Amino acid sequence: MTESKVSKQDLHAILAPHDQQDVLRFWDDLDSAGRDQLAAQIAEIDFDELDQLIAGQDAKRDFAAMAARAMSPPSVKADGSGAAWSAADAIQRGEAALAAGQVGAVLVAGGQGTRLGFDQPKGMFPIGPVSNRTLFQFFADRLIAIGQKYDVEVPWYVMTSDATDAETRQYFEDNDFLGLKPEQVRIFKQGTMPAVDAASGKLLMASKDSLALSPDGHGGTVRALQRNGCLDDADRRGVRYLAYIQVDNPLANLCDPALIGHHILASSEMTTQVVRKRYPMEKVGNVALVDGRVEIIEYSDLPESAANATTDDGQLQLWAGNIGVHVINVDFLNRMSQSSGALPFHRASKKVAHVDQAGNSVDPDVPNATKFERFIFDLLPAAENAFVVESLPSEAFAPVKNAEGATSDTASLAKTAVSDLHRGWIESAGGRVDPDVLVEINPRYALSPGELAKKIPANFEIRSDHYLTFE
Ligand code: UD2
Repeated sequence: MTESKVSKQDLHAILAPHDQQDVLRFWDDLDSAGRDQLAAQIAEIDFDELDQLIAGQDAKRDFAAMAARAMSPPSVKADGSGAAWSAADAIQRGEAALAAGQVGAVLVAGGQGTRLGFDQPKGMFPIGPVSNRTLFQFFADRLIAIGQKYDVEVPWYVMTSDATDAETRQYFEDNDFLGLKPEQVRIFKQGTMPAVDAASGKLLMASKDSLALSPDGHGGTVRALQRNGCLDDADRRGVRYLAYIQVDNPLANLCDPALIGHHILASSEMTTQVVRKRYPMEKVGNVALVDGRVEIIEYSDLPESAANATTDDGQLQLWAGNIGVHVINVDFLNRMSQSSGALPFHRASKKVAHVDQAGNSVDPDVPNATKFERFIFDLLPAAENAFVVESLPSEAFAPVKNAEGATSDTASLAKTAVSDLHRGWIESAGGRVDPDVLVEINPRYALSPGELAKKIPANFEIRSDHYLTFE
């Protein structure tokens, strides 16, 4: 057996001041690989920060009080009202930034898709209603189309986690980087946070040689982008704005010129795209202005009374639903990545399988653990001139969250939404689509209804499921 690089005594000296030395209880039984793994995991933990979290000494926010003070955020509405510039101005400004190579793309794909019941990375889920293209391919096709239209190479930063990293890399390699240049794509892994026993605050162990770790939330993007050289890469390329999306929304308009243009014209450091909530308790974050700063109050933190509050004209007071689509300045991310407390932690009470004192596996059926996560949208209050752009759900939001059979956010609903949107494009260009037929347009064929109108022939008719693609 080769010797482990770190001794038990060294680790004890790190752990004991925080009363976490219990995680060494199986040390003497471990082989050197097991010891190295555990030592590496311990080295990654900021124990002072963890102590504060366990003791509840981190700054807590009173979401109910925040919700009571919340007002409508500074925003441009879907009808174009609310800004000193027009939608056409925004598109022109965004297109200029794209053509100047000032825009990069970020995709967060570290989540495990537990609710969807898909055991591969969510990006590999086939979502094309006719083509069966995967979510990853959807976004790659958009980036290729945008690259061709503006004659640029948009760099793509794809964030994975321990759970999704290896399969995601393999998938990109096996599929020729989905048509992108390999040097255009940077796959990087987010950090982890340990789960602690909810009652004692002690670190839980997933096995004798591993802590129970989970991804540190999409707020981990900030640190992970910096640590993995993506912010430096963006700087080197002259990229000033990062267009950020979540992997689970096939309607996400990655690198949308209008959104980028609004962001630039508002001199904003972070802009977020929203949709009007369909009902008060919809499972989306609530974007609001609280004490002069734009904040997102997560659905799980929002009291029902605040969710139901209406304005004089009968509209929801908190109308702006977060869809996880943002534009963020690279400079701002560089600044935020230097300040460790820039993003607060959120706590979640979860069931976490672990080994007990004696080394027996425990699979709890009630929540036994606290997990800590950071959210990217908590950057908004720190951003200068944070801005909000409303879009229509039919054009921008079809999340794939739940397994078939659920009433909302399933893959079949998302496929229908994609097909409905593209049917609308064809019809507005003068074409005809039979009812009950599925249609899909690859962005490399047409990125917008205007581009489509220039391509399809007069009297264009679709009688059976149809995929308009670039070949
Ligand atoms: C998210 C938003 C919610 C709403 C909804 C819309 C949060 C906390 N909530 O809810 O406000 O906008 O989306 O779709 O964002 N991810 C990582 N690493 C992590 C955790 C998540 O990469 O550690 C990615 C994940 O792969 C996915 C996205 O972040 O692309 C959203 O994560 P989620 O599915 O956990 O968020 P959800 O649906 O609760």
